[in-house]
Amino acid sequence: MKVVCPYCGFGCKLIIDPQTLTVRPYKGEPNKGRICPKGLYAMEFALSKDRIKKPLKREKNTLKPITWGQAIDEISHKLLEIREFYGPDAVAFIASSKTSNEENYLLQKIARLFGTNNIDNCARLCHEASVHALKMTLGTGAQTNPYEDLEKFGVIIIWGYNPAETHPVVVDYIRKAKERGTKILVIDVRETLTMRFADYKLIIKPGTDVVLANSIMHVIIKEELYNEDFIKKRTTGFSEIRMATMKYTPEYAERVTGIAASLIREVAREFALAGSGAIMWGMGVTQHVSGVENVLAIVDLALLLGYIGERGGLYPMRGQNNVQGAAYMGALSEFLPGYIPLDDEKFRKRVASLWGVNDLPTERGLYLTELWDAIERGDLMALYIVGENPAVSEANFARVRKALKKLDLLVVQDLFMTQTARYAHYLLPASSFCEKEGSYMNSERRIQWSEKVMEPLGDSKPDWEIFTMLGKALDLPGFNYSSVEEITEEYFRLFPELEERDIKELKESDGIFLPKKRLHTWEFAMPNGKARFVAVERIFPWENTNNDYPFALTTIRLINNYNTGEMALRSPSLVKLMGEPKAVISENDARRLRIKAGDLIEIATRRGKIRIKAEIGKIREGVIAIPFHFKANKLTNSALNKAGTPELKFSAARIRKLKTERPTQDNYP
Ligand SMILES: Nc1nc2c(c(=O)[nH]1)N[C@H]1C(S)=C(S)[C@@H](COP(=O)(O)OP(=O)(O)OC[C@H]3O[C@@H](n4cnc5c(=O)[nH]c(N)nc54)[C@H](O)[C@@H]3O)O[C@H]1N2
Ligand SMILES: Nc1nc2c(c(=O)[nH]1)N[C@H]1C(S)=C(S)[C@@H](COP(=O)(O)OP(=O)(O)OC[C@H]3O[C@@H](n4cnc5c(=O)[nH]c(N)nc54)[C@H](O)[C@@H]3O)O[C@H]1N2
Ligand code: SF4
Ligand SMILES: [Mo]
Repeated sequence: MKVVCPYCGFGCKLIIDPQTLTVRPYKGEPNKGRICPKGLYAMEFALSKDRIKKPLKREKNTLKPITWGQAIDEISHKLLEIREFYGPDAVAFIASSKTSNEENYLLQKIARLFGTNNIDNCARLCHEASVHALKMTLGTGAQTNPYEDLEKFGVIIIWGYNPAETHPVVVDYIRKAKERGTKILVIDVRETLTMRFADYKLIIKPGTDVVLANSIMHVIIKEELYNEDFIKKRTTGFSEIRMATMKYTPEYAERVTGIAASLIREVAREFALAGSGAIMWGMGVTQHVSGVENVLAIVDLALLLGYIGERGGLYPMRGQNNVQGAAYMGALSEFLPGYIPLDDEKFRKRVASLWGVNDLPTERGLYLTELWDAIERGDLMALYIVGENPAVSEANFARVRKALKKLDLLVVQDLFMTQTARYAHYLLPASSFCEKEGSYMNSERRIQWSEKVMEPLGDSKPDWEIFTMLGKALDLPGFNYSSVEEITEEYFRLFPELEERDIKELKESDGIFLPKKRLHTWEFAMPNGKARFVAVERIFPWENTNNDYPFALTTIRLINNYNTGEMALRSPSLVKLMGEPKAVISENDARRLRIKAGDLIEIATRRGKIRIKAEIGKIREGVIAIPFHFKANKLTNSALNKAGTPELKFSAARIRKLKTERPTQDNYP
């Protein structure tokens, strides 16, 4: 059976044998016979003995099994009661970017028909800054080119992104490009695995990326290396960029970023003279209070050289296996399906009429990251969480856990008793990726069909079936689906590019690109068809380092672990490969604080502290990097950028060596 990998947004297809349940990689697009350990061992978490197999209800302090009928009945009653008393906006839904397009489509449909735009997904913690910046400049919010294009560009910049650990299969495309002569330039706060094949390694001070980007543009403009023809014909706002970057000399940038002025000049020339180039970026760029500005600067740099369409591509590499699909299906509180703004009356009314109502709510809903304060204020009484673990994944999670306790109704729909599920009034057992079928969209916007390998475990049900029951119980129009295909057909009707296509094609091919394979080749999706430069200035991290908290703490990912660990830690083969979590500090800092590799240290921020072993590595002095998969968010800062993403990559911290040899299981969820 052909199944979409349940882990990362690269979107490998796995071939799973229904008899032996063993996994091998698919030979066609996009993984071409390649796979990483997470995909290879994906069946292990699906078959874990920890799977929840019956709906559970909290009574006093224990969870008791109940029937599906009772669960849906009680949950829908409570939701309707809360709506009656406090209005629809007292309820919020968190969609799961682990679930299919059909499932995301249904949940946002439920939320909007219920009367609220309080529907969001983990894109908020991830690439939402990229969506906002790309919308402002190019008019679309997603990766512009397919992976295959990476092999043909002169330079690839990899910015705040570590694909060697986070998207191991895309690295093969980058490696192939390098073999053909592409220059690889990596910008990070530490020496990453990805830097092993870099021609240029730029180790930057955390949170100073705008200054570096502006300075590269400064050099390109000063030396007249920009693409005048492209700028004239296809963009507006160039004069703003010229003005704004004037003061960002390489010498100034060296003082701020720590990267030598001569190196900045060299890479600016290399990038500009290559004639074509891609920029790939990740969480080192977006998870800052300057996240939107960081991405704007990256887009400006590409526009300056006309690196778009055939001559370049912008690659905000998406995180979860279906985060791109969740966004396209409208599981975002500020957009309808297709990233269409809520105030686009024509489209909104068209969706409403397709759903059998006159209109839909127009006011922006709460961001995922705004829910916790809303609960504290008493504005939000009920929360329905699908496949998301905010008690671990949100910044400064103590405040999230406090808020979860305050809710009148918390429903969690997941495979496992997660840290978040511990607070639930109702826990609904979802079936895993291989127990259902449906479509998923990867980072390059390729929609792929995923086949069913086995029957749902226990009494678990596919998410779409649970939503169908819920929609019906809430008395919403049209919730009579008896197969996934009916939902696929419904969402196909929302997109002009899909209206003429059919599901058969989707099932039998290597996927369908939405809206098309390569964006902006001739025209940008802006009202005048032109891209818009948006000049940006430096924005400082929210927290200052000072004598009490002299370090900049960042949080990173490891190849054999995954997000909050709920899936990967239930895969014995991955656990064997994982090793103990460690904090990376620089040699100079270690010497000064008399810390040796393997010593137990305490890391403290203004929000809390954790114990972890130290590792001495190649990282900027004054910076500590810890894996986010464990208790990192006890420490992190919840200050938000303009797209609602917290500054997960910068918290002021201090460290001290601990004398004790106490074990560090404190680091596990
Ligand atoms: N193995 C594995 N793969 C995954 C995941 C996983 O948990 N494990 N998660 C998936 C998800 S949801 C996502 S979003 C992607 C994320 O994929 P990535 O974006 O690659 O993930 P991170 O390791 O969080 O961050 C990338 C890099 O940013 C650097 N960085 C930190 N601060 C700064 C800064 O100020 N400037 C710059 N230039 N760099 C900085 C870090 O050192 C790190 O190397 O991975 C996906 N794939
Ligand atoms: N400090 C720090 N914090 C971060 C980050 C960081 O870099 N640093 N990164 C942020 C980013 S980019 C992200 S994306 C978030 C990720 O944060 P989360 O999305 O909260 O993390 P996951 O561990 O991926 O949780 C996915 C959940 O979905 C469940 N699940 C899997 N398949 C299904 C299914 O088919 N149906 C249902 N109903 N459930 C399913 C899993 O059991 C798991 O509980 O974390 C964010 N938090
Ligand atoms: S690279 Fe991503 S999609 Fe491919 S097997 Fe690994 S986790 Fe799955
Ligand atoms: Mo993510």
